[in-house]
Amino acid sequence: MAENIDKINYAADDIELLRGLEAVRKRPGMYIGSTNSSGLHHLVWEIVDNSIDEAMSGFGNKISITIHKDGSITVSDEGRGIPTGIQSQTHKPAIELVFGELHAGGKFNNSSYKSAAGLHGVGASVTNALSSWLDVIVHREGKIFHIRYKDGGKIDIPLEVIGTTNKHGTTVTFKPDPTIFSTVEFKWDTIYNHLQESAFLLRKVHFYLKDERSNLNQEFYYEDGLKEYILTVNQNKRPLTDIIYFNGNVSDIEIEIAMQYCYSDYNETIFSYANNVRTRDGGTHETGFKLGVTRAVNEFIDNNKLAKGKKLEGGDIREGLTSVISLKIPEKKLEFEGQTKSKLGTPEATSAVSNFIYEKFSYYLTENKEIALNIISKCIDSYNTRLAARKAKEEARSNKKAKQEIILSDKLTPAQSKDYLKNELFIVEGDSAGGTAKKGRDRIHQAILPLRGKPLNTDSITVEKLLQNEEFATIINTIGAGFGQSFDIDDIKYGKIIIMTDADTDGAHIQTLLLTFFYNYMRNLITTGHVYVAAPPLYRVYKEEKNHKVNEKYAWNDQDLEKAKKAIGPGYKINRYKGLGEMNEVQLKKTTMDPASRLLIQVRIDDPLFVEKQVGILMGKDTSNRRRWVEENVDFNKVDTFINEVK
Ligand code: TSJ
Repeated sequence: MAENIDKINYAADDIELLRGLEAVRKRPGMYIGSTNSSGLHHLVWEIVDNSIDEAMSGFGNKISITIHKDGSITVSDEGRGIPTGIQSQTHKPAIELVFGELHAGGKFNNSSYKSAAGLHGVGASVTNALSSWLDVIVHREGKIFHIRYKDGGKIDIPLEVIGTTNKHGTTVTFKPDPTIFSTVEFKWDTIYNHLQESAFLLRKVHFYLKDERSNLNQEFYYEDGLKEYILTVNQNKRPLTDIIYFNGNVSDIEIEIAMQYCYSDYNETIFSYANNVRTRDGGTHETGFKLGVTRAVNEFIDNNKLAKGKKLEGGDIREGLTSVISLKIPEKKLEFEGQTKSKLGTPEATSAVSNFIYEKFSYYLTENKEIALNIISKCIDSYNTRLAARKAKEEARSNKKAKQEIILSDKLTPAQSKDYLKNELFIVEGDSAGGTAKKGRDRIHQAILPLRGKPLNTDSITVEKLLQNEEFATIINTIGAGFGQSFDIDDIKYGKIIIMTDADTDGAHIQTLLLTFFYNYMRNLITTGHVYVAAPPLYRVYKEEKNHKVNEKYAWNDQDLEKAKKAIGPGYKINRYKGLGEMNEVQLKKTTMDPASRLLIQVRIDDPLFVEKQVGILMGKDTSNRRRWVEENVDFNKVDTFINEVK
């Protein structure tokens, strides 16, 4: 009898669990952010984070990911294996809760530093809910367990023992549901970067990535973790110092920092983490780091009388500095802030990191006099440049005539309005498309700047060389807000800078060259959302009616194309556009320039690590990498990591 009652409750519980997963399927965006490529890869992170947690707790030092030809993916580890025993409250195997209940992941995880999976992760159940099928094999306590789900989390094959073993570990394979996602194609680069980032943070764990579609293989294993992180990020820069590395504890907070100065870099780049979770929006640990570094350098300057009467600011001191900060904070002290919970709030982290880095870096500067002098010299250069730029700007402001004398290139077709933020600057590939754009533009608010040929690769060149380049000198002048450290977003003359190229390999290359320039010299322009890529349509579907009226529809991808064919009806014809040049001014205006009907892609920096390396791939000598990147990303349907979101 008791058994029967249990069975009835069990069934009721099952329905309850399925309701939870149904909620995920109804609103996937709430759980994984989006249903585009970024959301798709989120499914993988939810799973692999569990293996990372297990390795962090000291169980298993090998984690592998395999992308299969059928669109499924496997994550495997050599940890203790997900517990399979019956849970007393629910009378169900723990493993069923992991895959059936939202947020069940951390429940029986006792590791002292809660990390990715336990913190932000919504858990493996979300991946299950959004998969056509999901298969789990656990090696544990001498047995091999198996369970399989289908159709977004329904049990297909209940938990069973399928053999014996002397190994331990967990293997999960799943196939994302194509009715949920706009793309179900896993990207090698995206998974590669994520896994490499994990490997940097979790040194001495082997990570393997295999792609059975292309037979690519990669192992990540770092003895030195953060040092190798910096080495990778700065691989295309000219280093001014060695990679400086410190680690230690301040009470129960574990701190690890790696940093390096590079020449001809106007930016400071900080990657910060708390318990291996990326804190994109910084927080108390970054604040502490900045305070400590500034104090150490200013004190060194004072003690050695290196800059009489000069008061260096933090920005001067951190120009060209790349840093990685990784903290391990006990769970009870861990606080996150902000809408996306990507800012560390733990108050104690500020003083802990500030005191730590102040002490260590001061000692380093004293012990390495020669390097210290090089650093100080760069800081003073930054300070001087900043002051000179400010002075020049003040003069220009106080002297209206001087302001009018800024010579605009004769290549530029300006906009008439002085309502700058409403204005748009189109940087157009080729004089011919430039001419068409000029005719098709809205002359009040749209300006056209044609580019001839490929722009200069601005990664790792000197400022002198940059300014000698007519194309970039023109762009800097036209935008009107300076560049480098003196770039001032408040002075921009356009609310939108729109890169308009053909939708082909050359066009993609030109986009990257321009984006590299903006990334290196006007980064704020990107971070504040002013840079866009115009997406011209790939097809025109049309039919000439009896009265010579042309009925037409444009298509940006294959789905659009099918819709357009249906809408136009039998007898349709198709133009496949290979370039901007194939459109006349009316068509170009309608499809690509007119805010009412165009498609624009806003450029965002989702992941600076990704961008730094991407620039290396695209500008580097290894053309096979470049070809692969272009193949994976040049299709506008798929461009959503480097370039994001349609607007
Ligand atoms: F996401 C997931 F749940 F599906 C998943 C979990 C996927 C993969 C590939 C691995 C894992 C996973 C879970 N690997 N290792 C573990 N470990 C545990 O769940 C575990 C084992 C033992 C104990 C214990 O206290 O004895 C605790 C935990 C959390």
